Amino acid sequence: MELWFTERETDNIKVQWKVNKTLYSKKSPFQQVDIVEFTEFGRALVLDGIIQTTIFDEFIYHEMIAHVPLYIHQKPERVMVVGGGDGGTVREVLKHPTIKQVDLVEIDKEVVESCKKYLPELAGCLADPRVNVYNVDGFKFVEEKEGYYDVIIIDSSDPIGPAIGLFAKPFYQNVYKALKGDGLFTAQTESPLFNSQLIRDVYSGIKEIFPIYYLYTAQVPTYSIGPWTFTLGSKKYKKEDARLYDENMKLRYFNKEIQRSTFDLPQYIKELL
Ligand code: SPD
Repeated sequence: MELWFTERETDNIKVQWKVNKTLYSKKSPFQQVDIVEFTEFGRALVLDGIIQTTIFDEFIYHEMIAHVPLYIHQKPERVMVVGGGDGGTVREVLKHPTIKQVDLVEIDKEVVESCKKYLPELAGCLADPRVNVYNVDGFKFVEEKEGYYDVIIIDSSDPIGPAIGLFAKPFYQNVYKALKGDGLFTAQTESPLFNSQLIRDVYSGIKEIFPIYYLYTAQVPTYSIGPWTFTLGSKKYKKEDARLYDENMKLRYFNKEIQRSTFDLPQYIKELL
């Protein structure tokens, strides 16, 4: 018998994925955590019925959320990743030779443990001695830091459930405080087609806090229909300050051409902002 997983995109759109098997399924104190193997996109982390990452195209999202801010910073040493318990973002951060410390703040221990076991291509990096894993609330963790991080990356799930506070202005104010004087941050900020109001709100909040701010996109087939957005806020460095991509890093999506055109936006997204 064929097994199909259905993801609800909007009230009127559902997308179906053929499943080979379910590898892990557990209700944590925060959410339902599943690891499934899709027929086309391979193993995937699913939280509360929403696909977070798949082996097939995770590199696009994780490279873009990590390398865009890290190349803009002139010497990133201390990085915090909020959410991202699958480890994909941390894996990309560790590719930068200047990195000394990565604090991964993932509220749900179940996410980290299940990914270590079933998605080792992503979570294997969490054994690196430069990485500290904190299973605590990202909002509170950030609130307690001051002038400490070079780069903060907010790799959250959608703005429902445990991640909701990570899309609000008070959180970005704390992110500003937690960064050093030349620090910058990037957050995943959802689909410009289906979450336009959220993007507008997030962008205007960030604009009131950070002197430099940009939105950029990437096409991540796993997420929704159409492009996905990321919003970057910076205290000092501008996009023009970015160090040139080092080809020895041998990334799969990010390259010199993508770096050059990262912040080019289609007209409908410019108008959204
Ligand atoms: N609609 C799902 C969006 C999820 C974005 N973050 C995923 C975390 C992957 N590291």
